Amino acid sequence: MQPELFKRYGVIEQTASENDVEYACESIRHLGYAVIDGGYEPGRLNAMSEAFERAQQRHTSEHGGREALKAIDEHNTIRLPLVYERLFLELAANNKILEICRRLIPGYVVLNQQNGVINPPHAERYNQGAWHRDLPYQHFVSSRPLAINALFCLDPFTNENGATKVLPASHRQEAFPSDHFIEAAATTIAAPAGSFIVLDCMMYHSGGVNTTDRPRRAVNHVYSIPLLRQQIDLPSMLGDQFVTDDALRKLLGYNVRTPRSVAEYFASRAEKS
Ligand SMILES: O=C(O)CCC(=O)C(=O)O
Repeated sequence: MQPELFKRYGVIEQTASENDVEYACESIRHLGYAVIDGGYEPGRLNAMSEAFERAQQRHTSEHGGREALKAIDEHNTIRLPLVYERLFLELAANNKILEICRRLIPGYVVLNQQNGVINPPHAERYNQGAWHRDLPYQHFVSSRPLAINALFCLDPFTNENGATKVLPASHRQEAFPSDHFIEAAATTIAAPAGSFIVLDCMMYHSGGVNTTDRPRRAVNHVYSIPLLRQQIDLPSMLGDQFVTDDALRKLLGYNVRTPRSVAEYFASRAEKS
């Protein structure tokens, strides 16, 4: 029984929320978003910050250089930083985030995507600075989340450096809200470095405008039900030897690959029985 902090009448049931994970789940169910501390020490955050820079350099040089990426509007994104730096694999497996996913998507979740996100300085336009759902082009709502986003703040998110904006509860409505609603309801999420901004993936959100002199860096994750196609086929890209740990293999989608033939399908049935 919770102590009665707030007066009420006619209430015979109340949701129990007793720790940060439960509170985040409650907030995501109602409002579509929550902020939770990732549990990292300053030393770990510095290591991630350095790893982000190394990952960006390797990603840029492996994919034709900055101008080639700019031509396809990919110069402010690092696709799959976990390929370059093991720390980002650990980040994708953050215990609190996986616990939130387990509670909101019982049964099975797969990492659908991981992207380093750079909100560039001097108010420059970037690909995430427009309202969107992380399952874009979808105009339906579901009774339970299909996917959860966890945007890790590598830098503090502030009004000045373009913190993420959300439209609260927009994961519950099919259509994109009116301009009037956006003006009235858009909420900027300021959050310290080391936090995750966690969203129902159908919640409309947008990066803000970064008016400072420094990039504002983040790492976005989408965790989904296994029926949804990964943004990039992780098991194919990473190869079979990338991880041996069963839980990580499950998270990365090794156990839900689409059979390429009837023979492969039957082999997968035989493995299950
Ligand atoms: O950069 C941001 O604040 C938002 C990032 C985002 O919308 C995304 O990665 O889907």
